[in-house]
Amino acid sequence: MIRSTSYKGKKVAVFGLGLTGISAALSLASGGADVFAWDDNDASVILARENGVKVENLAKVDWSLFEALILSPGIPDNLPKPHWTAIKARKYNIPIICDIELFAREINLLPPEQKPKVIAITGTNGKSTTTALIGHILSYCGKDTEVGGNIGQGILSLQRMHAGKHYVIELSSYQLERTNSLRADAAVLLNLSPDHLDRHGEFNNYCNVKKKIFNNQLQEDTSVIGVGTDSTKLIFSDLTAKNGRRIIPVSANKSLGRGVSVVSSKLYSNINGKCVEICDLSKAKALSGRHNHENAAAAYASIQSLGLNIKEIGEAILSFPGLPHRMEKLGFASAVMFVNDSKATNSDAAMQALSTYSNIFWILGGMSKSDGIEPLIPYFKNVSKSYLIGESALQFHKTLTKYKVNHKISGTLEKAILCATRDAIQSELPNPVVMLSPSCASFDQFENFAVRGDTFRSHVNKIINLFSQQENKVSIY
Ligand code: UMA
Repeated sequence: MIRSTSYKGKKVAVFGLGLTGISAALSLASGGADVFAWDDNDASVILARENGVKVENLAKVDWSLFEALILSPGIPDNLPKPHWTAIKARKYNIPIICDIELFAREINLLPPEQKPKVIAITGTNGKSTTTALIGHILSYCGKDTEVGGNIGQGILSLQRMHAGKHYVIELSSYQLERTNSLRADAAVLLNLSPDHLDRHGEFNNYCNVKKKIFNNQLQEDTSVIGVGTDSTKLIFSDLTAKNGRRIIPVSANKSLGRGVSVVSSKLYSNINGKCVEICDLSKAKALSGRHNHENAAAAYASIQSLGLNIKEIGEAILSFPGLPHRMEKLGFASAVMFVNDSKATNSDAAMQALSTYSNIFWILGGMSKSDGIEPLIPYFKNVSKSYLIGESALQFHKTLTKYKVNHKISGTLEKAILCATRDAIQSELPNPVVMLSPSCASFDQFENFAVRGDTFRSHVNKIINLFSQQENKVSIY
């Protein structure tokens, strides 16, 4: 665990006892703070207590004594409605921060020779894959590496800091909003499209929060920007104009005169006036599609200054196993391939999977985002039939009817899987793909996208096993 010492001898409130809250409370307590931790949910309070957290009902204590409120990233302090703890904190002028801020302050306290390296990654889509890929490359090349943050690992639960260590951290807009002191040795902004607008209000506010990843960087640090979206292009021009920092553009759309780019699946680095081929991404099993090529380009750009062996970096990229729930290939039943893309919680993310395959039997739906599935219209041509689940079914039924996409309302994921598998097998199309790429949040039917993806995987595995046992002689209805 990383000890958080910045509130030593002081009283702090920690609210929200999920991964972030529990690790922050334990880290602060071990750093000498007097921690008061609470959650609206009884089960979370009990779990935290069982994990050694000192719990105290924050509705019943004197808030004037607190020096800070560490509020879990998903809990709003403003839009759409400030949580009651945020209202209390504002009343007493108490700063609202998150675990990433505590982590950053701890690094800032260390003398230069003891500081670990920090590689921070954000963007609307692809940030978990890029974070995991960077972690994989560094470990493959023998670096002492840990991965954490929004990827599903509370940052303060990582092992203690020391020189030579590399922390690779995924940052959400929720976390960046409550972080001011982070200085990343390498900071990556992949892309920007509207997301979490209920929390940030306008797209512009969301972009400004994401841009904070570059705050506090010094001239020797590396800034990496994907120049595939209009908003990130603007940020690239803005930061380049402001100072002489090392800003590396990355693209999988076009060859860059200076930067890291992917052309005809080959990853090229052209940073110091010398163009070098790093690897052929067509051989990377877990990095198919243009968006993954961009992730690989960003990953390379973020670590290129560490003096690693280029051949080893290339090998590491090609051996990356990928992440669950991100265009995860689960296997085959007869000729049908199953793809788990449960992480696609918005249309931009689903676009990546829909543009990668054809003859898709597409399972989608859940809690719809503001732009629905309209941005996916150009990719409807790759869809053979759609299966609608969750509360967005009627809304998507209207869109799919308007664009003459064959579809049915399945309601549940289990029913959708069975219908899609049967239709895919009977279609006799070449290389049919049954894919869960919901383009929606999961909370109407599942605890989160990971539970939705695990449910998909478990049903699919049963089908695959059945087929392998009975040599394709099973009929599914
Ligand atoms: N809670 C309340 N009152 C409320 C709301 C929540 O008491 O009004 C409590 C809940 O009961 C729960 C706790 O707050 O006990 C928060 O749980 P959580 O699951 O929201 O938070 P964590 O477990 O700390 O997970 C967070 C991130 N979650 C969010 O930002 C919503 C995780 O990102 C992250 O992996 C983890 O910290 C470790 O850093 C997940 C995510 O969905 C994957 N992120 C969003 C995204 O990627 O789009 C931003």
